[in-house]
Amino acid sequence: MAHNANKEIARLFRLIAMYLRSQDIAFKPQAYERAAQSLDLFDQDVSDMGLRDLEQIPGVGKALALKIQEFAKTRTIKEFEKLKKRFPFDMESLAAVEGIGPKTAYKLYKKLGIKTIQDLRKALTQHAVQSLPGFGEKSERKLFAHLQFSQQANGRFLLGSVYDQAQNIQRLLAGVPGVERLIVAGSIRRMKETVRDMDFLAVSRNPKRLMDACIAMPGVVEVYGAGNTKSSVRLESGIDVDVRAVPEKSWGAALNYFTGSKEHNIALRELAIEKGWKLNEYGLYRRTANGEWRMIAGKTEQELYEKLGLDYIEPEMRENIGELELARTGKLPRLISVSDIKGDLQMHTDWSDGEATIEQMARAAARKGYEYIAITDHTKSLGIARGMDEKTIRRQFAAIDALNKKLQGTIRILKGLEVNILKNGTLDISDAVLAKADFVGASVHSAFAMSERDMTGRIMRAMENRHVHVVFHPTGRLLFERQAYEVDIEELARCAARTHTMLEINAFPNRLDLNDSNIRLAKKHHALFSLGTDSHNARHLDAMLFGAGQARRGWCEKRDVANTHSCSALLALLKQP
Ligand code: DGT
Ligand code: CA
Ligand code: ZN
Repeated sequence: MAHNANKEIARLFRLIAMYLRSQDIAFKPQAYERAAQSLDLFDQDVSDMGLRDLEQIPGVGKALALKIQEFAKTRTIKEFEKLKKRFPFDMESLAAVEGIGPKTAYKLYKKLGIKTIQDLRKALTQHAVQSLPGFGEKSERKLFAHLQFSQQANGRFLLGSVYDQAQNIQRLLAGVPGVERLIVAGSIRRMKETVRDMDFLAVSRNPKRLMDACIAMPGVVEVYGAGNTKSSVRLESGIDVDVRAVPEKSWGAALNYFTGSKEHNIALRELAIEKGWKLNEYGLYRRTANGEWRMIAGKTEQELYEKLGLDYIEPEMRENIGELELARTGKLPRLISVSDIKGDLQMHTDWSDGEATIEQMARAAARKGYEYIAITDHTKSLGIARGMDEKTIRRQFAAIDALNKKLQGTIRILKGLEVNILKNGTLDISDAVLAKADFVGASVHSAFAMSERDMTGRIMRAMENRHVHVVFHPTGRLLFERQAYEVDIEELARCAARTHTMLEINAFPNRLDLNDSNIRLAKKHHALFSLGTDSHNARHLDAMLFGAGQARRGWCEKRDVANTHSCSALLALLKQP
Protein backbone atom coordinates (compact mmCIF):
# COMPACT_ATOMS: atom_id res chain seq x y z
CA MET A 1 0.00 0.00 0.00
CA ALA A 2 1.21 3.50 -0.74
CA HIS A 3 1.75 5.77 2.22
CA ASN A 4 -1.54 7.36 2.98
CA ALA A 5 -0.11 10.29 4.88
CA ASN A 6 2.00 11.27 1.88
CA LYS A 7 -0.99 11.13 -0.41
CA GLU A 8 -3.21 13.12 1.89
CA ILE A 9 -0.57 15.80 2.50
CA ALA A 10 -0.01 16.05 -1.23
CA ARG A 11 -3.74 16.45 -1.68
CA LEU A 12 -3.95 19.25 0.89
CA PHE A 13 -0.92 20.98 -0.61
CA ARG A 14 -2.57 20.90 -4.02
CA LEU A 15 -5.77 22.30 -2.61
CA ILE A 16 -3.89 25.10 -0.87
CA ALA A 17 -2.21 25.85 -4.18
CA MET A 18 -5.60 25.99 -5.90
CA TYR A 19 -7.04 28.41 -3.33
CA LEU A 20 -3.98 30.62 -3.70
CA ARG A 21 -4.11 30.46 -7.47
CA SER A 22 -7.74 31.50 -7.43
CA GLN A 23 -6.57 34.75 -5.79
CA ASP A 24 -3.81 35.34 -8.33
CA ILE A 25 -1.09 34.88 -5.74
CA ALA A 26 2.31 34.41 -7.37
CA PHE A 27 4.99 31.76 -6.69
CA LYS A 28 3.53 30.18 -3.55
CA PRO A 29 1.16 27.89 -5.50
CA GLN A 30 4.02 26.45 -7.55
CA ALA A 31 5.94 25.70 -4.36
CA TYR A 32 3.02 23.71 -2.95
CA GLU A 33 2.48 21.90 -6.22
CA ARG A 34 6.14 20.95 -6.54
CA ALA A 35 6.17 19.56 -3.02
CA ALA A 36 2.95 17.66 -3.67
CA GLN A 37 4.46 16.03 -6.70
CA SER A 38 7.55 14.91 -4.77
CA LEU A 39 5.37 13.52 -1.99
CA ASP A 40 3.43 11.45 -4.50
CA LEU A 41 6.65 9.90 -5.74
CA PHE A 42 8.37 9.60 -2.35
CA ASP A 43 8.43 6.00 -1.22
CA GLN A 44 8.80 6.42 2.51
CA ASP A 45 6.13 7.46 5.00
CA VAL A 46 6.74 11.10 5.89
CA SER A 47 4.65 11.07 9.06
CA ASP A 48 7.50 10.04 11.34
CA MET A 49 10.40 11.86 9.67
CA GLY A 50 12.43 14.64 11.26
CA LEU A 51 12.70 18.18 9.92
CA ARG A 52 16.16 17.73 8.51
CA ASP A 53 15.20 14.61 6.55
CA LEU A 54 12.03 16.21 5.29
CA GLU A 55 13.98 19.12 3.92
CA GLN A 56 15.96 16.68 1.79
CA ILE A 57 12.82 15.92 -0.23
CA PRO A 58 12.94 17.88 -3.49
CA GLY A 59 10.73 20.95 -3.29
CA VAL A 60 10.27 20.75 0.48
CA GLY A 61 11.79 23.65 2.39
CA LYS A 62 11.59 24.43 6.07
CA ALA A 63 8.12 25.98 5.89
CA LEU A 64 6.57 23.01 4.11
CA ALA A 65 8.48 20.51 6.26
CA LEU A 66 6.85 22.11 9.29
CA LYS A 67 3.46 21.74 7.65
CA ILE A 68 4.15 18.06 7.04
CA GLN A 69 4.96 17.64 10.71
CA GLU A 70 1.85 19.56 11.62
CA PHE A 71 -0.18 17.11 9.59
CA ALA A 72 1.56 14.13 11.21
CA LYS A 73 0.51 15.49 14.61
CA THR A 74 -2.95 16.91 13.95
CA ARG A 75 -4.05 15.07 10.76
CA THR A 76 -4.68 18.41 9.12
CA ILE A 77 -3.00 21.70 8.22
CA LYS A 78 -4.22 24.95 9.74
CA GLU A 79 -3.59 27.03 6.66
CA PHE A 80 -5.72 24.62 4.65
CA GLU A 81 -8.55 24.77 7.18
CA LYS A 82 -8.45 28.56 7.09
CA LEU A 83 -8.63 28.68 3.31
CA LYS A 84 -11.40 26.11 3.22
CA LYS A 85 -13.50 28.31 5.50
CA ARG A 86 -12.76 31.38 3.43
CA PHE A 87 -13.76 29.62 0.18
CA PRO A 88 -16.72 27.46 1.09
CA PHE A 89 -17.14 25.69 -2.23
CA ASP A 90 -16.03 22.29 -3.44
CA MET A 91 -12.81 23.45 -5.08
CA GLU A 92 -11.55 19.91 -5.52
CA SER A 93 -14.49 18.63 -7.56
CA LEU A 94 -15.15 21.82 -9.46
CA ALA A 95 -11.55 22.39 -10.50
CA ALA A 96 -11.41 18.74 -11.55
CA VAL A 97 -13.91 19.41 -14.33
CA GLU A 98 -12.11 19.87 -17.61
CA GLY A 99 -12.24 23.52 -18.60
CA ILE A 100 -12.49 24.80 -15.03
CA GLY A 101 -9.42 25.92 -13.14
CA PRO A 102 -9.18 27.38 -9.63
CA LYS A 103 -9.83 30.91 -10.89
CA THR A 104 -12.94 29.90 -12.79
CA ALA A 105 -14.19 27.86 -9.85
CA TYR A 106 -13.82 30.94 -7.67
CA LYS A 107 -15.56 33.11 -10.23
CA LEU A 108 -18.46 30.66 -10.48
CA TYR A 109 -18.79 30.70 -6.72
CA LYS A 110 -18.57 34.45 -6.37
CA LYS A 111 -20.85 35.43 -9.24
CA LEU A 112 -23.35 32.58 -9.26
CA GLY A 113 -22.98 31.04 -5.81
CA ILE A 114 -21.96 27.71 -7.32
CA LYS A 115 -20.61 25.50 -4.54
CA THR A 116 -20.97 22.00 -5.86
CA ILE A 117 -21.04 20.01 -9.07
CA GLN A 118 -24.82 19.87 -8.71
CA ASP A 119 -24.99 23.66 -8.56
CA LEU A 120 -22.84 23.85 -11.66
CA ARG A 121 -25.02 21.38 -13.50
CA LYS A 122 -28.09 23.38 -12.63
CA ALA A 123 -26.53 26.68 -13.65
CA LEU A 124 -25.47 25.17 -16.96
CA THR A 125 -28.92 23.82 -17.68
CA GLN A 126 -30.42 27.21 -16.91
CA HIS A 127 -27.82 28.86 -19.15
CA ALA A 128 -26.68 31.07 -16.29
CA VAL A 129 -22.99 30.54 -17.01
CA GLN A 130 -22.89 32.05 -20.50
CA SER A 131 -23.65 35.50 -19.12
CA LEU A 132 -20.44 35.62 -17.08
CA PRO A 133 -17.58 37.70 -18.47
CA GLY A 134 -15.19 35.46 -20.34
CA PHE A 135 -17.93 32.92 -21.06
CA GLY A 136 -20.23 32.51 -24.00
CA GLU A 137 -22.73 30.11 -25.39
CA LYS A 138 -19.98 28.00 -26.88
CA SER A 139 -17.88 27.68 -23.75
CA GLU A 140 -20.99 26.91 -21.78
CA ARG A 141 -21.88 24.09 -24.14
CA LYS A 142 -18.34 22.76 -23.94
CA LEU A 143 -18.41 22.81 -20.16
CA PHE A 144 -21.65 20.92 -20.18
CA ALA A 145 -20.16 18.28 -22.44
CA HIS A 146 -17.23 17.84 -20.06
CA LEU A 147 -19.60 17.44 -17.15
CA GLN A 148 -21.59 14.84 -19.06
CA PHE A 149 -18.68 12.50 -18.91
CA SER A 150 -18.17 12.79 -15.21
CA GLN A 151 -19.11 9.47 -13.67
CA GLN A 152 -19.76 10.67 -10.21
CA ALA A 153 -22.16 13.10 -8.67
CA ASN A 154 -23.27 13.86 -5.19
CA GLY A 155 -20.87 11.29 -3.79
CA ARG A 156 -22.67 8.51 -5.64
CA PHE A 157 -21.42 6.29 -8.44
CA LEU A 158 -23.11 4.56 -11.32
CA LEU A 159 -23.71 0.92 -10.49
CA GLY A 160 -22.15 0.08 -13.85
CA SER A 161 -18.98 2.01 -13.08
CA VAL A 162 -18.25 0.22 -9.79
CA TYR A 163 -19.74 -3.23 -10.30
CA ASP A 164 -16.70 -4.84 -11.91
CA GLN A 165 -14.44 -3.41 -9.28
CA ALA A 166 -16.70 -4.84 -6.58
CA GLN A 167 -16.53 -8.25 -8.24
CA ASN A 168 -12.74 -8.04 -8.41
CA ILE A 169 -12.49 -7.15 -4.75
CA GLN A 170 -14.88 -9.95 -3.91
CA ARG A 171 -12.66 -12.44 -5.75
CA LEU A 172 -9.51 -11.05 -4.19
CA LEU A 173 -10.77 -11.04 -0.61
CA ALA A 174 -12.59 -14.35 -0.92
CA GLY A 175 -9.17 -15.86 -1.62
CA VAL A 176 -7.62 -14.61 1.61
CA PRO A 177 -6.78 -17.63 3.83
CA GLY A 178 -9.42 -18.24 6.48
CA VAL A 179 -12.28 -16.62 4.53
CA GLU A 180 -15.28 -18.95 4.32
CA ARG A 181 -17.85 -16.60 2.82
CA LEU A 182 -17.61 -13.14 1.38
CA ILE A 183 -20.19 -11.15 -0.49
CA VAL A 184 -20.93 -7.58 -1.43
CA ALA A 185 -24.10 -6.42 0.32
CA GLY A 186 -25.74 -2.96 0.46
CA SER A 187 -27.10 -1.17 -2.56
CA ILE A 188 -24.83 -3.09 -4.95
CA ARG A 189 -26.49 -6.37 -3.98
CA ARG A 190 -29.86 -4.68 -4.47
CA MET A 191 -28.65 -3.50 -7.93
CA LYS A 192 -29.60 0.08 -7.25
CA GLU A 193 -28.82 2.32 -10.21
CA THR A 194 -26.36 4.37 -8.18
CA VAL A 195 -24.39 3.44 -5.09
CA ARG A 196 -22.50 5.35 -2.46
CA ASP A 197 -20.06 2.72 -1.23
CA MET A 198 -19.23 -1.00 -1.22
CA ASP A 199 -20.29 -3.01 1.83
CA PHE A 200 -18.59 -6.38 2.04
CA LEU A 201 -19.57 -9.00 4.56
CA ALA A 202 -17.53 -12.05 5.46
CA VAL A 203 -17.24 -15.10 7.65
CA SER A 204 -13.62 -15.86 8.37
CA ARG A 205 -11.59 -18.08 10.66
CA ASN A 206 -9.02 -15.33 10.72
CA PRO A 207 -10.79 -11.96 10.47
CA LYS A 208 -7.70 -9.92 11.29
CA ARG A 209 -5.93 -11.36 8.28
CA LEU A 210 -8.86 -10.39 6.08
CA MET A 211 -8.76 -6.84 7.41
CA ASP A 212 -5.02 -6.62 6.77
CA ALA A 213 -5.62 -7.83 3.22
CA CYS A 214 -8.29 -5.21 2.76
CA ILE A 215 -6.11 -2.26 3.68
CA ALA A 216 -3.30 -3.68 1.54
CA MET A 217 -5.45 -3.98 -1.59
CA PRO A 218 -4.14 -2.31 -4.72
CA GLY A 219 -5.84 1.03 -5.29
CA VAL A 220 -6.32 1.89 -1.62
CA VAL A 221 -5.49 5.56 -1.09
CA GLU A 222 -6.75 6.07 2.41
CA VAL A 223 -7.45 3.90 5.44
CA TYR A 224 -10.21 5.22 7.67
CA GLY A 225 -10.09 2.34 10.09
CA ALA A 226 -8.60 -1.10 10.44
CA GLY A 227 -9.81 -3.15 13.38
CA ASN A 228 -10.06 -6.85 14.07
CA THR A 229 -13.44 -7.38 12.47
CA LYS A 230 -13.99 -4.23 10.43
CA SER A 231 -11.97 -2.19 8.02
CA SER A 232 -12.81 0.84 6.00
CA VAL A 233 -10.82 2.30 3.13
CA ARG A 234 -11.09 4.67 0.20
CA LEU A 235 -10.07 3.60 -3.29
CA GLU A 236 -8.36 5.63 -5.98
CA SER A 237 -11.63 5.85 -7.86
CA GLY A 238 -13.03 7.77 -4.88
CA ILE A 239 -15.37 5.08 -3.58
CA ASP A 240 -15.27 3.82 0.01
CA VAL A 241 -15.09 0.14 0.85
CA ASP A 242 -16.20 -1.36 4.16
CA VAL A 243 -15.39 -4.94 5.08
CA ARG A 244 -16.97 -6.60 8.08
CA ALA A 245 -16.47 -10.07 9.46
CA VAL A 246 -19.34 -11.66 11.35
CA PRO A 247 -19.73 -14.95 13.25
CA GLU A 248 -21.00 -17.85 11.14
CA LYS A 249 -24.16 -18.17 13.20
CA SER A 250 -25.10 -14.54 12.44
CA TRP A 251 -24.29 -14.65 8.72
CA GLY A 252 -27.88 -14.54 7.49
CA ALA A 253 -28.97 -11.84 9.92
CA ALA A 254 -25.93 -9.69 9.15
CA LEU A 255 -26.28 -10.20 5.42
CA ASN A 256 -29.91 -9.23 5.66
CA TYR A 257 -29.13 -6.17 7.75
CA PHE A 258 -26.29 -4.90 5.57
CA THR A 259 -28.12 -5.58 2.33
CA GLY A 260 -30.92 -3.28 3.39
CA SER A 261 -32.63 -1.30 2.38
CA LYS A 262 -32.89 0.46 5.68
CA GLU A 263 -36.65 0.80 5.10
CA HIS A 264 -36.99 -2.92 4.44
CA ASN A 265 -34.96 -3.67 7.58
CA ILE A 266 -37.14 -1.47 9.70
CA ALA A 267 -40.29 -3.14 8.39
CA LEU A 268 -38.84 -6.58 9.16
CA ARG A 269 -37.87 -5.49 12.64
CA GLU A 270 -41.38 -4.19 13.28
CA LEU A 271 -42.78 -7.50 12.14
CA ALA A 272 -40.52 -9.26 14.66
CA ILE A 273 -41.59 -6.89 17.41
CA GLU A 274 -45.26 -7.58 16.61
CA LYS A 275 -44.55 -11.20 17.36
CA GLY A 276 -42.84 -10.21 20.61
CA TRP A 277 -39.45 -11.05 19.15
CA LYS A 278 -36.29 -9.07 18.50
CA LEU A 279 -34.38 -8.75 15.21
CA ASN A 280 -30.96 -7.21 14.72
CA GLU A 281 -27.80 -7.85 12.71
CA TYR A 282 -26.91 -10.77 15.00
CA GLY A 283 -30.09 -12.73 14.68
CA LEU A 284 -33.77 -13.19 15.42
CA TYR A 285 -34.48 -13.72 19.11
CA ARG A 286 -37.37 -14.96 21.22
CA ARG A 287 -37.73 -14.54 24.96
CA THR A 288 -37.60 -17.76 26.92
CA ALA A 289 -39.74 -18.59 29.96
CA ASN A 290 -37.08 -17.23 32.29
CA GLY A 291 -36.88 -13.93 30.40
CA GLU A 292 -33.70 -14.49 28.44
CA TRP A 293 -33.38 -13.80 24.70
CA ARG A 294 -32.75 -16.94 22.72
CA MET A 295 -31.68 -16.90 19.09
CA ILE A 296 -34.20 -18.66 16.83
CA ALA A 297 -32.82 -17.77 13.39
CA GLY A 298 -29.96 -15.91 11.76
CA LYS A 299 -27.60 -18.34 10.13
CA THR A 300 -29.22 -17.91 6.73
CA GLU A 301 -31.48 -15.26 5.26
CA GLN A 302 -33.89 -18.00 4.18
CA GLU A 303 -34.56 -19.15 7.73
CA LEU A 304 -34.91 -15.57 8.87
CA TYR A 305 -37.69 -14.86 6.39
CA GLU A 306 -39.27 -18.23 7.04
CA LYS A 307 -39.44 -17.70 10.80
CA LEU A 308 -41.01 -14.30 10.19
CA GLY A 309 -43.71 -16.01 8.13
CA LEU A 310 -42.46 -14.66 4.81
CA ASP A 311 -41.35 -16.15 1.51
CA TYR A 312 -37.75 -15.36 0.64
CA ILE A 313 -37.53 -11.85 -0.80
CA GLU A 314 -34.88 -11.23 -3.45
CA PRO A 315 -32.47 -8.37 -2.63
CA GLU A 316 -33.68 -6.27 -5.59
CA MET A 317 -37.16 -6.15 -4.07
CA ARG A 318 -36.14 -5.10 -0.57
CA GLU A 319 -37.32 -1.50 -0.61
CA ASN A 320 -40.42 -1.72 1.61
CA ILE A 321 -42.79 -0.82 -1.18
CA GLY A 322 -45.19 -3.71 -0.71
CA GLU A 323 -42.89 -6.72 -0.96
CA LEU A 324 -43.51 -7.82 2.64
CA GLU A 325 -47.22 -8.14 2.02
CA LEU A 326 -46.62 -10.17 -1.15
CA ALA A 327 -44.16 -12.39 0.72
CA ARG A 328 -46.64 -12.93 3.54
CA THR A 329 -49.38 -14.01 1.17
CA GLY A 330 -47.23 -16.12 -1.15
CA LYS A 331 -47.66 -13.72 -4.04
CA LEU A 332 -44.11 -12.65 -4.77
CA PRO A 333 -43.29 -12.47 -8.48
CA ARG A 334 -40.76 -14.95 -9.83
CA LEU A 335 -38.22 -12.40 -10.93
CA ILE A 336 -36.64 -12.56 -14.35
CA SER A 337 -32.96 -13.47 -14.33
CA VAL A 338 -30.24 -12.30 -16.71
CA SER A 339 -29.83 -15.89 -17.92
CA ASP A 340 -33.41 -15.78 -19.24
CA ILE A 341 -32.37 -13.21 -21.86
CA LYS A 342 -31.96 -14.80 -25.29
CA GLY A 343 -30.93 -11.74 -27.30
CA ASP A 344 -29.92 -8.11 -27.05
CA LEU A 345 -32.35 -5.70 -28.68
CA GLN A 346 -30.40 -2.49 -29.00
CA MET A 347 -26.87 -1.87 -30.28
CA HIS A 348 -24.93 0.33 -32.67
CA THR A 349 -22.17 -0.41 -35.14
CA ASP A 350 -19.77 1.53 -37.32
CA TRP A 351 -22.68 2.12 -39.70
CA SER A 352 -23.59 4.96 -37.32
CA ASP A 353 -21.83 5.93 -34.09
CA GLY A 354 -20.69 2.49 -32.88
CA GLU A 355 -17.06 1.39 -32.80
CA ALA A 356 -17.31 -2.17 -34.10
CA THR A 357 -18.53 -3.83 -37.27
CA ILE A 358 -21.82 -5.72 -37.41
CA GLU A 359 -19.92 -8.99 -37.59
CA GLN A 360 -17.78 -8.14 -34.56
CA MET A 361 -20.87 -7.30 -32.52
CA ALA A 362 -22.64 -10.44 -33.71
CA ARG A 363 -19.74 -12.73 -32.85
CA ALA A 364 -19.31 -11.10 -29.44
CA ALA A 365 -23.02 -11.58 -28.77
CA ALA A 366 -22.79 -15.21 -29.89
CA ARG A 367 -19.95 -15.75 -27.42
CA LYS A 368 -22.29 -14.49 -24.71
CA GLY A 369 -24.65 -17.26 -25.66
CA TYR A 370 -27.30 -15.16 -27.36
CA GLU A 371 -29.55 -16.63 -30.01
CA TYR A 372 -30.13 -13.27 -31.71
CA ILE A 373 -29.39 -9.57 -31.65
CA ALA A 374 -30.95 -6.52 -33.20
CA ILE A 375 -28.63 -4.03 -34.87
CA THR A 376 -30.29 -0.68 -34.31
CA ASP A 377 -28.17 2.05 -35.83
CA HIS A 378 -29.24 5.67 -35.80
CA THR A 379 -31.11 7.23 -38.69
CA LYS A 380 -30.57 10.40 -40.62
CA SER A 381 -31.95 13.20 -38.48
CA LEU A 382 -29.38 12.36 -35.81
CA GLY A 383 -26.52 13.98 -37.65
CA ILE A 384 -24.01 13.86 -34.80
CA ALA A 385 -24.37 10.10 -34.61
CA ARG A 386 -23.81 9.70 -38.36
CA GLY A 387 -27.42 8.66 -38.79
CA MET A 388 -28.21 6.57 -41.87
CA ASP A 389 -30.40 7.79 -44.72
CA GLU A 390 -32.78 5.48 -46.59
CA LYS A 391 -30.18 4.49 -49.13
CA THR A 392 -27.65 3.55 -46.47
CA ILE A 393 -30.29 1.62 -44.54
CA ARG A 394 -31.04 -0.50 -47.64
CA ARG A 395 -27.34 -1.20 -48.03
CA GLN A 396 -27.00 -2.13 -44.37
CA PHE A 397 -29.95 -4.49 -44.52
CA ALA A 398 -28.42 -6.19 -47.55
CA ALA A 399 -25.16 -6.53 -45.63
CA ILE A 400 -27.04 -8.09 -42.69
CA ASP A 401 -28.82 -10.54 -45.03
CA ALA A 402 -25.42 -11.62 -46.32
CA LEU A 403 -23.99 -11.91 -42.82
CA ASN A 404 -26.93 -13.98 -41.65
CA LYS A 405 -26.10 -16.49 -44.35
CA LYS A 406 -22.47 -16.53 -43.29
CA LEU A 407 -23.27 -16.81 -39.56
CA GLN A 408 -26.08 -19.32 -39.92
CA GLY A 409 -26.12 -21.58 -36.89
CA THR A 410 -24.08 -19.05 -34.89
CA ILE A 411 -26.49 -16.21 -34.29
CA ARG A 412 -29.37 -14.46 -36.02
CA ILE A 413 -29.02 -10.75 -36.72
CA LEU A 414 -32.26 -8.80 -36.81
CA LYS A 415 -32.39 -5.82 -39.13
CA GLY A 416 -33.22 -3.07 -36.70
CA LEU A 417 -33.26 0.71 -36.55
CA GLU A 418 -33.29 3.45 -33.97
CA VAL A 419 -35.38 6.06 -35.71
CA ASN A 420 -35.98 9.54 -34.36
CA ILE A 421 -39.34 10.75 -33.18
CA LEU A 422 -39.56 14.24 -34.59
CA LYS A 423 -41.16 17.11 -32.76
CA ASN A 424 -44.61 16.40 -34.13
CA GLY A 425 -44.46 12.66 -33.47
CA THR A 426 -43.64 11.60 -37.02
CA LEU A 427 -40.49 9.63 -37.76
CA ASP A 428 -37.43 10.60 -39.79
CA ILE A 429 -37.65 7.46 -41.96
CA SER A 430 -40.46 6.60 -44.35
CA ASP A 431 -42.85 3.72 -43.68
CA ALA A 432 -41.73 2.05 -46.90
CA VAL A 433 -38.21 1.62 -45.52
CA LEU A 434 -39.40 0.78 -41.98
CA ALA A 435 -41.38 -2.06 -43.52
CA LYS A 436 -38.10 -3.69 -44.55
CA ALA A 437 -36.83 -3.83 -40.97
CA ASP A 438 -37.38 -6.72 -38.55
CA PHE A 439 -37.28 -4.53 -35.49
CA VAL A 440 -37.89 -0.80 -35.22
CA GLY A 441 -37.16 1.25 -32.13
CA ALA A 442 -38.18 4.89 -31.98
CA SER A 443 -36.67 7.45 -29.67
CA VAL A 444 -36.63 11.09 -28.75
CA HIS A 445 -33.23 12.66 -29.34
CA SER A 446 -34.17 16.29 -29.86
CA ALA A 447 -36.59 19.00 -28.72
CA PHE A 448 -36.68 17.75 -25.13
CA ALA A 449 -38.28 20.88 -23.74
CA MET A 450 -42.00 20.28 -24.12
CA SER A 451 -44.97 20.11 -21.83
CA GLU A 452 -45.78 16.67 -20.45
CA ARG A 453 -48.93 16.58 -22.54
CA ASP A 454 -47.16 17.44 -25.76
CA MET A 455 -44.29 15.02 -25.15
CA THR A 456 -46.64 12.19 -24.21
CA GLY A 457 -48.72 12.87 -27.30
CA ARG A 458 -45.61 13.04 -29.47
CA ILE A 459 -44.37 9.63 -28.33
CA MET A 460 -47.83 8.06 -28.50
CA ARG A 461 -48.15 9.20 -32.08
CA ALA A 462 -44.95 7.31 -32.87
CA MET A 463 -46.32 4.24 -31.06
CA GLU A 464 -49.42 4.35 -33.23
CA ASN A 465 -47.17 3.80 -36.25
CA ARG A 466 -47.68 0.17 -37.19
CA HIS A 467 -43.99 -0.28 -37.97
CA VAL A 468 -42.70 0.84 -34.57
CA HIS A 469 -42.07 -2.09 -32.24
CA VAL A 470 -40.56 -0.36 -29.25
CA VAL A 471 -39.91 3.03 -27.69
CA PHE A 472 -36.23 3.21 -26.80
CA HIS A 473 -35.09 4.85 -23.52
CA PRO A 474 -38.60 6.22 -22.97
CA THR A 475 -37.76 9.09 -20.59
CA GLY A 476 -34.45 10.25 -22.04
CA ARG A 477 -32.80 10.72 -18.67
CA LEU A 478 -29.04 10.44 -18.35
CA LEU A 479 -27.91 9.76 -14.80
CA PHE A 480 -25.87 12.64 -13.34
CA GLU A 481 -26.30 14.56 -16.59
CA ARG A 482 -29.78 15.16 -17.81
CA GLN A 483 -33.18 15.00 -16.23
CA ALA A 484 -35.87 12.96 -17.89
CA TYR A 485 -38.08 14.99 -20.18
CA GLU A 486 -41.62 15.43 -18.98
CA VAL A 487 -43.68 12.44 -19.97
CA ASP A 488 -46.61 10.50 -18.52
CA ILE A 489 -45.38 6.92 -18.15
CA GLU A 490 -48.79 5.52 -17.25
CA GLU A 491 -50.24 6.99 -20.40
CA LEU A 492 -47.38 5.52 -22.46
CA ALA A 493 -47.85 2.14 -20.78
CA ARG A 494 -51.55 2.09 -21.59
CA CYS A 495 -50.78 3.05 -25.15
CA ALA A 496 -48.09 0.35 -25.25
CA ALA A 497 -50.55 -2.33 -24.24
CA ARG A 498 -53.17 -1.07 -26.69
CA THR A 499 -50.89 -0.72 -29.70
CA HIS A 500 -48.68 -3.73 -28.94
CA THR A 501 -45.65 -1.51 -28.77
CA MET A 502 -42.96 -2.37 -26.26
CA LEU A 503 -41.21 -0.05 -23.84
CA GLU A 504 -37.49 -0.46 -23.53
CA ILE A 505 -35.51 -1.10 -20.39
CA ASN A 506 -32.27 0.39 -21.62
CA ALA A 507 -29.41 -1.31 -19.80
CA PHE A 508 -26.66 1.21 -20.48
CA PRO A 509 -25.30 2.19 -17.05
CA ASN A 510 -26.04 5.92 -17.25
CA ARG A 511 -29.46 5.40 -18.83
CA LEU A 512 -31.26 2.55 -17.05
CA ASP A 513 -34.38 3.88 -18.70
CA LEU A 514 -37.12 2.99 -17.85
CA ASN A 515 -35.95 3.05 -14.25
CA ASP A 516 -37.16 0.71 -11.51
CA SER A 517 -40.23 2.64 -10.40
CA ASN A 518 -41.32 3.41 -13.95
CA ILE A 519 -40.99 -0.27 -14.83
CA ARG A 520 -43.27 -1.15 -11.94
CA LEU A 521 -45.73 1.48 -13.02
CA ALA A 522 -45.73 0.36 -16.66
CA LYS A 523 -46.05 -3.27 -15.64
CA LYS A 524 -49.20 -2.44 -13.73
CA HIS A 525 -50.67 -1.33 -17.04
CA HIS A 526 -49.53 -4.52 -18.77
CA ALA A 527 -46.79 -3.04 -20.90
CA LEU A 528 -44.36 -5.50 -22.46
CA PHE A 529 -40.67 -4.63 -22.15
CA SER A 530 -37.65 -5.13 -24.36
CA LEU A 531 -34.17 -5.22 -22.87
CA GLY A 532 -31.32 -3.67 -24.82
CA THR A 533 -27.81 -2.59 -23.90
CA ASP A 534 -27.50 0.27 -26.40
CA SER A 535 -23.95 -1.01 -26.91
CA HIS A 536 -21.51 1.03 -28.95
CA ASN A 537 -18.78 -1.62 -28.72
CA ALA A 538 -18.55 -5.29 -27.79
CA ARG A 539 -17.64 -4.68 -24.16
CA HIS A 540 -20.87 -2.77 -23.63
CA LEU A 541 -22.84 -5.97 -24.19
CA ASP A 542 -22.06 -6.90 -20.58
CA ALA A 543 -24.38 -4.11 -19.42
CA MET A 544 -27.32 -6.51 -19.83
CA LEU A 545 -26.75 -7.44 -16.19
CA PHE A 546 -27.70 -3.93 -15.10
CA GLY A 547 -30.77 -3.87 -17.31
CA ALA A 548 -31.87 -7.19 -15.88
CA GLY A 549 -31.16 -5.78 -12.42
CA GLN A 550 -33.54 -2.88 -13.05
CA ALA A 551 -36.14 -5.26 -14.49
CA ARG A 552 -35.89 -7.24 -11.25
CA ARG A 553 -36.16 -4.05 -9.20
CA GLY A 554 -39.24 -3.32 -11.30
CA TRP A 555 -40.69 -6.72 -10.28
CA CYS A 556 -40.55 -8.13 -13.83
CA GLU A 557 -41.06 -11.79 -14.46
CA LYS A 558 -39.75 -13.62 -17.47
CA ARG A 559 -42.98 -13.16 -19.39
CA ASP A 560 -42.84 -9.38 -19.01
CA VAL A 561 -39.75 -9.14 -21.19
CA ALA A 562 -39.97 -9.89 -24.91
CA ASN A 563 -36.40 -11.02 -25.41
CA THR A 564 -36.73 -13.94 -23.06
CA HIS A 565 -38.43 -15.58 -26.04
CA SER A 566 -36.68 -17.51 -28.78
CA CYS A 567 -36.12 -15.60 -31.99
CA SER A 568 -39.09 -17.08 -33.82
CA ALA A 569 -41.40 -16.53 -30.85
CA LEU A 570 -40.19 -12.96 -30.57
CA LEU A 571 -40.81 -12.27 -34.25
CA ALA A 572 -44.26 -13.81 -34.00
CA LEU A 573 -45.10 -11.59 -31.08
CA LEU A 574 -44.01 -8.31 -32.69
CA LYS A 575 -46.66 -5.95 -33.93
CA GLN A 576 -47.47 -6.82 -37.54
CA PRO A 577 -48.00 -3.97 -40.01
P1 DGT B 1 -25.90 3.43 -0.47
O1 DGT B 1 -24.64 3.04 0.20
O2 DGT B 1 -26.35 4.82 -0.14
O3 DGT B 1 -25.84 3.20 -1.93
O4 DGT B 1 -27.07 2.48 0.07
P2 DGT B 1 -26.99 1.25 1.08
O5 DGT B 1 -28.33 0.68 1.14
O6 DGT B 1 -25.88 0.36 0.71
O7 DGT B 1 -26.74 1.97 2.48
P3 DGT B 1 -25.51 1.94 3.50
O8 DGT B 1 -24.22 1.62 2.82
O9 DGT B 1 -25.57 3.23 4.25
O10 DGT B 1 -25.86 0.80 4.53
C1 DGT B 1 -25.87 -0.57 4.15
C2 DGT B 1 -27.05 -1.23 4.74
O11 DGT B 1 -26.97 -1.20 6.17
C3 DGT B 1 -28.35 -0.55 4.42
O12 DGT B 1 -28.85 -0.95 3.18
C4 DGT B 1 -29.22 -1.00 5.55
C5 DGT B 1 -28.28 -1.09 6.71
N1 DGT B 1 -28.39 0.12 7.53
C6 DGT B 1 -27.57 1.19 7.53
N2 DGT B 1 -27.98 2.09 8.43
C7 DGT B 1 -29.08 1.59 8.99
C8 DGT B 1 -29.98 2.06 10.03
O13 DGT B 1 -29.83 3.14 10.57
N3 DGT B 1 -31.02 1.25 10.34
C9 DGT B 1 -31.21 0.04 9.74
N4 DGT B 1 -32.25 -0.69 10.09
N5 DGT B 1 -30.41 -0.42 8.79
C10 DGT B 1 -29.34 0.34 8.42
CA1 CA C 1 -23.72 0.99 0.64
ZN1 ZN D 1 -30.68 6.48 -28.48
